[in-house]
Order: sequence, then structure tokens, then C-alpha cells
Amino acid sequence: MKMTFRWYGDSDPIPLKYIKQIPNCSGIMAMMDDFEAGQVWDKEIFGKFVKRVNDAGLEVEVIESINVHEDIKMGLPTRDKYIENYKESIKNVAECGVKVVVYNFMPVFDWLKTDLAKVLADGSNTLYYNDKDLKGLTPQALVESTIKNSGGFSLPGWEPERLKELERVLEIYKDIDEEKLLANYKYFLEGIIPTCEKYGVRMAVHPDDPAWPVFGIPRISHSLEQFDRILSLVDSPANSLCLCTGSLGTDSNYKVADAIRHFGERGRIACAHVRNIKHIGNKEFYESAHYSDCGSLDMFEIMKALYDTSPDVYIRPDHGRMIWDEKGRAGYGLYDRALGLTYLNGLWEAIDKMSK
Ligand SMILES: [Mn+2]
Repeated sequence: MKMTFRWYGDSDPIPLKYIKQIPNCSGIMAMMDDFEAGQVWDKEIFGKFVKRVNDAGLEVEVIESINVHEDIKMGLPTRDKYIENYKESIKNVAECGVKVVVYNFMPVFDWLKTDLAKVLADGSNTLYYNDKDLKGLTPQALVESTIKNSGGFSLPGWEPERLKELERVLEIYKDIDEEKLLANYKYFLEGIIPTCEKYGVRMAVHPDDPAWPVFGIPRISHSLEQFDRILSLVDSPANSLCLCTGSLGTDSNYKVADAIRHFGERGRIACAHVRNIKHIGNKEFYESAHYSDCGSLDMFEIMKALYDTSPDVYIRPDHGRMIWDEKGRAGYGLYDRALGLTYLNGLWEAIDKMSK
């Protein structure tokens, strides 16, 4: 297991030095916003980024994400050009030491929440979702409010270039059902997986967040059966999962630890985002502190399932609350994520010692 921490590069107010000071944090999961979806990740620019992180004593073995261009998801004729670019990006990052690429195949919307700063009883604030609030919103209104409330930080999944064509793209998706989307997904994987195998890179698909369709747009990456289908589109360890507990756990019926065992035993979990969420109603939840009792997920069972099935996994704490009056990018402050990381370290150490 390698414990890591997401870092955004130049636009991240958290210095690498602070991340290095977190005990047992060996590297970052890199989120770069230098490249638009569809663009080749330039080896020289990325290489400089890696060197900078390495010089701070941290590794860059996981990046999240090389965004999949919407034309690939929609199956447009232009997709071949973007798939070639994607292969080029994989080669370039692999040559800089990357082993895992986190990505998603969600149409239009990546993750979404209805409040980026819900104030909790202890005065901290956190990301919150209520399906009832979403029902009163158009996609355009949600985009506007999310960007407006981002505090001036870029938010992955909400890149302006991805969203400026929102209306055109939503129109095209009216004719794309789950089966068509899955066929487009297969075409993409068949295009890139041989390159991944050649360069020793594992693709890790991130689950839909939340784990259900939104605005009537198909979403095909959340249930156990859907992931089984995705993994069988191209049967290779290079076609793997980023197991995000807080995304899968948005569905209160989901047995997250069982899912980890199911996919881990098959050797298909390349990395994991580990966080807790608190259900407060039907399709209503907030992202809680990592500690089990603060939320609805059993973090011990989750870490035990990872320990038992996926010893080589990369893990990072996922979103944190804003605590101690920290101001920063929603979900990605320093303090609560560092607390989360330390807690996950503690669980792992205890499980490891008790297993011997
Ligand atoms: Mn995640």
C-alpha cells in the first residue's frame, strides 16, 4: 500500500512541504489543470511537474485525471483523433514514472453536489447533496452556482471548456442510452489498453458521484453489475477501478466493503479514494469526517477489505471538511484530509499488526 494525497500543482495553495510532513505519505495523486480534455499531455511540462514533486521528496505514480473528451463518450467521428492523443498522453506520463491513471467515463457531469459548503453543528463546513434541491435546478443553473461558489478555485469536472458547450452536448445525449454509451466505452478501451499494457500503466475508472443518473443523462459506472461489465469490456489488469468509497457509498444500500472484496479478489483495484459520508435522508447526505462514527460507512471494514485483497493499492484520503477556519478549494483543504490520512494510516497499521 502506498498512502498519497491529492495535489493540484500551481493552483494548489498547499505547499508540497506540508504534504511531505504528513507521516507516511509517500506521494501525491496529481491533479493538473494545465491540459484540456482531448489535448496531449506534454512530456516536457509534465516532466517538470514530476521533478518539482520529486524534489520535495514525494512520488507521482498516480495522476487523476487525463480527461476523456466528450466526443469519445458520445461516439462522434472525431473520437479517433482524441483516442490517439490519449495514447500519446499515456506514453508521455508513463515515461515520467506514472503507474495509474484515474479517469471517468461520466457524460457531461463528473461529480456533483448541491451545496459546496454546508455548515455542520461543529462549525465546520462540507460538501452536501440533496436530490430534492437538484430536482429544482436546470443543468445550467447547477453549473452556474457550482462555479460561483468555488471560491475562485478551478474544480476538476467543472472546467469551463467542458461546460461551455453544455446545451449542444445535452442535446446529443438525448439519443444516447446506456447501451450506446457502453459501446462507445468499449471502443475507447480497445483503443487505449494495448498502449497501457505496453507502458505498464493501469487505467482506474472512478465511480459516478452520486451513484445514480442525474438530469436524465445515462450513467453507467456505479453498481457492481455495471463495473463487472466495464471490466469485461477489455479483460486486462490495465482496465481497473479507482474504488471511491464516498461515491459508491452515496447509495445507502451499497455494501462498500463487499464491493472492495469482489473487485480486489479479481486484482482489479488499482487505487482507492477513502472517505466517509453521512446519510441524513433519502438521497441526501454530506461528506463527514473520515472517522467511522462520524458518518455512515465502516472505515475499518473498508480498510480491512483493501488490506486483505489489494496489498499493492494506492490510497488517498478523499474530500475533507473545512475545519479550523481554513479557506480553500471545496473538499481539498489541508487539515481535515491530513487528519483523515493519519486515521487511515492508524487503521492500516493496526490491521497489519493484528494479521501477523
Ligand atoms: Mn473519489
